[in-house]
Amino acid sequence: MERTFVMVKPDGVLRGLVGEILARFERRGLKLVAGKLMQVTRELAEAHYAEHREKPFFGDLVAFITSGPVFAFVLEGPNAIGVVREMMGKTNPKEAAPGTIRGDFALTIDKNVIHGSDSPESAAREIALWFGEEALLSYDRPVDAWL
Ligand code: 3AN
Repeated sequence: MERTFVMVKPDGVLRGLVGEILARFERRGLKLVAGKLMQVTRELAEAHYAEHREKPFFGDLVAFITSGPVFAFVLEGPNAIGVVREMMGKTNPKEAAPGTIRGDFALTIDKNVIHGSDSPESAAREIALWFGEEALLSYDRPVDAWL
């Protein structure tokens, strides 16, 4: 069982895509264990994207992610990290396959609608940064018997 951190970025929230995106993950069988609509502070944005601090696009990335509300959430399920990354599609929407979230809803890398943790290490770090373990709910769903 894995948990992964996912975020609908400001472009996705302002375009009204939160429900569509959540529905895809729910239909796949992933369980929502935390979620919040929030305005990201500069401090949180810089901590989240710390690995990109030296990149030329870092300033634009922080400006974009703090430009409007995001919907941050945590999904749980078998292979959740890899399944979410596959469903998101390639980072650059130009290369994202149709049927993926970026392949269906995005055109350019600077507004690519969604973020998802890329490894168990980043999932643990990002869940701790955005929520903390104590914010995650533990509950049973009848459907879990079929997944
Ligand atoms: P992912 O979000 O798929 O894990 P990362 O971690 O490589 O991709 O990049 C984080 C974010 O930085 C991307 N979602 C994208 O918005 C932005 N980004 C990555 N590469 C570029 C780039 N070359 N130009 C502009 N923005 C970029």
